Amino acid sequence: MGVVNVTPDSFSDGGHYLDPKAAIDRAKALIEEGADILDIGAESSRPGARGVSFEEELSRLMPVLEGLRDCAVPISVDTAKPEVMRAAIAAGASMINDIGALRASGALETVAPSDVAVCLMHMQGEPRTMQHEPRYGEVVAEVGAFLAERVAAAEAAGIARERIVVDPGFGFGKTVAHNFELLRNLDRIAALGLPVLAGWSRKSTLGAITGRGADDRLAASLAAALLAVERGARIVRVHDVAATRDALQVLAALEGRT
Ligand code: HH2
Repeated sequence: MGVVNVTPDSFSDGGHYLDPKAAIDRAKALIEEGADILDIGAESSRPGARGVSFEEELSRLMPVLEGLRDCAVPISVDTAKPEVMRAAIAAGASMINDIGALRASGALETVAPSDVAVCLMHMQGEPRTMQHEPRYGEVVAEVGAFLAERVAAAEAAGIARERIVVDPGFGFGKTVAHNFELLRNLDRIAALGLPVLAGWSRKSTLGAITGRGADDRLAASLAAALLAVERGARIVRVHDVAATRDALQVLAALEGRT
């Protein structure tokens, strides 16, 4: 899954693709690099980010979705707002990727009658404050229980299991230790029986262990993507598609999947 952030303030590519043409060109370049899915986001969820109105989010997003209407891969839209979900689905999106796991009022009802896929992600708190002392008793069990509850809520609202992907939400209200505990035990999240999405690309946990800035975390991101797939992730959400594909091809060869 290749990431395009149509935002001024995303932590690693903020401001690069705010112009619709730049975002569309970036999306097409990621398809050329071999992305199987594109994830388009128009609101940053980096730690400390303040939310934007749905009108602002839509004004960034819609020209990009229009420009990608006939593109070769499914488009996921990264949003937590039902108004944005509704417009994205009408504009042909194939997936709603919600860091809020469809908890916003009206989100389940908005997505259920469509046939789009959904990614339900775990987050402790909200982006503005989530990195202020995140706490868990047992992080893997708590994240797993949360995701199981959200899957049940989605199914009860009429979203078939076949449409659902789960994500432990690396970096969303988690310390470095929490992120690695989750990665080490990703098989327990996969045991929910649904495809797991993992998003480690360029994240600050990788900066914490390598001492490198967001622009210089490619090697660490590739290692994390590989380790996540080895532990059961089916989708990796990345900014660097070509390099990630190469890394994953080595794993595929090792496992006899080429
Ligand atoms: N991470 C980010 C945003 N959306 N969605 C899922 N499902 N999983 C993730 O790990 C995830 C996500 C944060 O990364 P990015 O989009 O690059 O930054 P920003 O939120 O600053 O736009």
